[in-house]
This record gives sequence, C-alpha cells and structure tokens, in this order.
Amino acid sequence: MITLYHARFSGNSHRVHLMLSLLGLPFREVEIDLFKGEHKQPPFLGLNPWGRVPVLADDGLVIRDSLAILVYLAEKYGDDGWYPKEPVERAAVSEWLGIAGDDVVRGPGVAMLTKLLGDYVKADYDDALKRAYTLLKIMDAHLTGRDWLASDRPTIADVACYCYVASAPKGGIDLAPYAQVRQWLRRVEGLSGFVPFINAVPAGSAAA
Ligand SMILES: N[C@@H](CCC(=O)N[C@@H](CS)C(=O)NCC(=O)O)C(=O)O
Repeated sequence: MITLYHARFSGNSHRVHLMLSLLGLPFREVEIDLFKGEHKQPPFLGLNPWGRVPVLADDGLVIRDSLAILVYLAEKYGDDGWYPKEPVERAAVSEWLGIAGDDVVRGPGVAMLTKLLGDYVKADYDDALKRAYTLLKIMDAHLTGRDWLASDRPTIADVACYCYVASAPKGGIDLAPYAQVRQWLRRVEGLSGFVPFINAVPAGSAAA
C-alpha cells in the first residue's frame, strides 16, 4: 500500500497527490502539520531527515522529493507516456523537471507563499515576481503551437509545473497576458483524475 506523507498547503505535495490520482492509484494519506513543526520532529524526521514534505512510502521503499516521486510513480505504475523512454523526449521532460524544482518554486511558488503567509515566510517578494514573469514569458512562448510542455501528450513535466503556476494569481501575479499558459492549465485540469490544489492557511495555525 502506498502512503503519502504530505501537507495540503504544500504545492510540492500536490504534485504527488495529483500524480497518484491521475494514475488512479489507491493510497493512504498522512497529513503533516507544517505550522506545528511536525516535519521537524520525530517520528517524521525518521522518514525524512531533511524535514520536508512530501514523502512517499511504497512497500518498504521511502522516497523524499516530489520530483523523484513523480519519476518513480511514472516508471513503476504509468505507461511509457508519463516519462517517455525515447531519449530526446526524456531529456525534454527532465529539463522541465529542473525548471519545476527551481524557477517554478522560486517564482510563482514563493510569490504565493509570501502573499498568503506574509512575515511567516522570509522571502524576497520582488525577486519572486521577477522570476515568475520571466518563467511565464518563456512558458507562454514555448507552449505556442503545443498542448503539453515536453511531448505531444501529458507527462510528469506538466504534473510538476502545474500547481505553482496555477496558484500564481494568489501570489499577486496576473496570468491574463499569458493565454497559452492559461490554456495549458485548463488542459491539465481536464485530465481524468485531476485534483485541485487547496491551499488555504489552516484556521488557528501559527501563520493564520
Ligand atoms: N525538493 C523538495 C522540496 C520539498 C519542500 O521544500 N517542501 C516544503 C513544503 S512545500 C517543506 O516541507 N518545507 C519545510 C522546510 O523546508 O522546512 C521536493 O520537491 O519535494
């Protein structure tokens, strides 16, 4: 049985939740309360000494990074489309995974967290905005004439990039000028098994 240790508030966690759902895999959820610091204490630190969510446990195997988990799930449970074996397509997917782990998080991800959590997040909002608009400009041009980021069908690149780009407006970022990006978001949301990202700050939490 697969167990997902995650936080509803976390976009990195949503990537994994979305992938499990797109693949139609049954799984058990364990919510880790980041605002209470559960991720920095035992027993969670025993699963992930880095003290971060998400973590996936599958039959004794523990994987600790959202992008590594997407690769694992696609390879183990998906068909070849999610993480194509063909070298050129695989390289394109991997390139977008790199962007998902860097620009997507440090741009729209940080902008959204800063707007929602304020001083709780020690981040440079202006830097996040700059990164977000650079990302959106490049993504919009890239998506012109194509439906998906890295192939002619959805891959884990789309799953990895979706959540923080979709949440950009919560970070004060206007998606109106980026028509190709908006259409791509709607395509992801139209996939069978899609689950939305619900990231309200829990009432009564340290950040509320
Ligand atoms: N590279 C990791 C990053 C995970 C990460 O930073 N998770 C955040 C929540 S979105 C977290 O647990 N932060 C707590 C911390 O770093 O103290 C991944 O993709 O899973």
